[in-house]
Amino acid sequence: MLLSFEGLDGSGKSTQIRMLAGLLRAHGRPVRVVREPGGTALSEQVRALLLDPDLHIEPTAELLLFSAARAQLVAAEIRPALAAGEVVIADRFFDSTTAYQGGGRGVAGVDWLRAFHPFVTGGLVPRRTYLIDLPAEVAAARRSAREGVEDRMEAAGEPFFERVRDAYLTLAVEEPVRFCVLDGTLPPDALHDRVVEDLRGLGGLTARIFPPARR
Ligand code: T5A
Repeated sequence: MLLSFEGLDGSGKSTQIRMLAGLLRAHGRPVRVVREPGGTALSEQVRALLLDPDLHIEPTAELLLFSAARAQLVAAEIRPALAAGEVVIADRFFDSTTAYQGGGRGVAGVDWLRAFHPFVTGGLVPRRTYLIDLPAEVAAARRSAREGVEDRMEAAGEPFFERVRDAYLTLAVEEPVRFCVLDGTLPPDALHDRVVEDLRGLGGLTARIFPPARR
C-alpha cells in the first residue's frame, strides 16, 4: 500500500511520517519511507541540483527534473517495496509537482499534468494522500525557526507558497476520495491521531494493517 503526505515546506510532513512509520513498525509491519525528490542515488543527485540556491533552473526544466527523479524512485524503490508487501510512505509524490510547478510556477495546466503523471509513475497512485494544510505565513515562520540556509525552492517567497497552497486545496476538492486534508496548525500528536483514525476507517487492506482501536 502506498500512502503519501503533501503540504508546504515546513508543514509537518516529515514529523507525521516518522510517527506513522514508528507506529507501523511497532506493530511489526514492514515500512519503507521515501522522500521526494530523492530516495535513489540518481534522484538524490537530481535533488541536490533542484535545491541548490546558486543554480538557476528554468521552470520547464524544473518540472522535468522533479519528474525524472520520481520515475527513478518509483521503478527502483517504490514498486519493488510494494511487490514485497511493504507499506510505502512517500514524503511528497506527484501532487507536489501539480501544486508547485503547476500552481506555484504556472508551468503547465492541471489537465496536462494529470495526463503526464501516469507516464512518469507508470500509473501508480497513492491509496491515501494526507494534505497537511497550513497558511503560507505559518509554514514560513516554522522554516525560519530552523537553522540552515534557505534552499532554492524555499526562496520562492510567500505569494508563490500561497499559490501552491491553493493548488493543493483545489486538488483535494477534485479528488475527495483520495485526499484527506488535515489542519496543520494542530499539534503533532493530534494530527497523528487523525491519520491513524482515518486509516482505520478505510477498511479493506488498511483494516488488516491497522486493527480497530481497543475500547
Ligand atoms: N518540490 C518537491 C517541488 O517543487 N515539486 C515536486 O514535485 C517535489 C517532489 C523539497 C522541495 O521540493 C519541492 C517542494 C520543496 O520545496 P524538502 O527539503 O524535501 O524540499 O522539503 P519539505 O518536503 O518541504 O520538508 P520540510 O522538512 O521542509 O518540511 P516538513 O517535512 O513538512 O516539516 P517537518 O516535519 O520537518 O516540520 C517542520 C518544523 O515544524 C515543526 C517541526 O518540529 C519542525 O521544526 N512541526 C510542528 N510545529 C507545530 N505543530 C505541528 N503539528 C508541527 N509539525 C512539525
